[in-house]
Amino acid sequence: MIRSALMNVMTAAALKAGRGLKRDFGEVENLQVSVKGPGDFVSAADRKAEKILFEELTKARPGYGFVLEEGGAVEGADKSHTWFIDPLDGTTNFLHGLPIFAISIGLAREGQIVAGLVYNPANDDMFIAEKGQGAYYNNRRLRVAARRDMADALIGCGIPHIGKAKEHPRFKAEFASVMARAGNIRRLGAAALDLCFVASGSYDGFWERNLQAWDIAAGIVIIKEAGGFVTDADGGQDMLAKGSICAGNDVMHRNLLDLIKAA
Ligand code: 2AM
Ligand code: CA
Repeated sequence: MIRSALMNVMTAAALKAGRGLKRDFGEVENLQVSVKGPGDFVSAADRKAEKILFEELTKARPGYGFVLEEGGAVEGADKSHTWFIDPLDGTTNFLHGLPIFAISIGLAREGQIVAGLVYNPANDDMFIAEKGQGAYYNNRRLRVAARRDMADALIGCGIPHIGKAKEHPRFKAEFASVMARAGNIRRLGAAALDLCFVASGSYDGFWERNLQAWDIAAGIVIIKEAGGFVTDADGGQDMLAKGSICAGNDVMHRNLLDLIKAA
């Protein structure tokens, strides 16, 4: 387990924001039957969680900058540290009452991600990592899966939603390419958690495009600290700027990258 002061700050903030999200998730179920649906309620839950994270992290580490899903970029006096925060990753799941969502907190120092936390308050799943100190799921050390044969692999992906229709042709081509070789494919709808499932060895690989820095910052360091390989979907290191990602162990990562390229 990582017992650094930094990780204490991150977990305390996530647990506090998570309590609110969990309560609100319980309410969402009741709202499904209303014609309007739970949309506005979920937006409010999202903003509430972000406010708690912002306040708690600012209190503990004054001056650090932020890149927030809802609030955008907030510059701090300390130019070398930036938090990348998604208060509710997997919003669609949350909205539909599926307990697959998470708070994601990544910390960059001089542009390099040095700590990450992904927390699903629905089932208390907590994934953390700090550069050089390993990745953990609750109290267990994480390690990526060792499978080397794509035909045995479980590969995760993300599907562009209806608002991203112009991305559909490329996704269909990539999906077809991976489907032809991989054992099977999953799509859970919460990129921050998906990356943790690569770190934990549940997924052998994962790829997705059209993401944002706050979706993936935490997951990147968690995968790396679990011994995994992670790049953008074109094989470079521009994950945060491009918002695309491809991950796995050394072999799976390379093979998955090749399949995406061949699409
Ligand atoms: P969100 O729930 O925080 O929006 C699902 O494929 C992943 O894509 C989720 O992590 C989801 O994060 C993210 N996502 C959903 N809609 C998105 C959008 N319009 N732009 C970028 N990422 C999005
Ligand atoms: Ca997100």
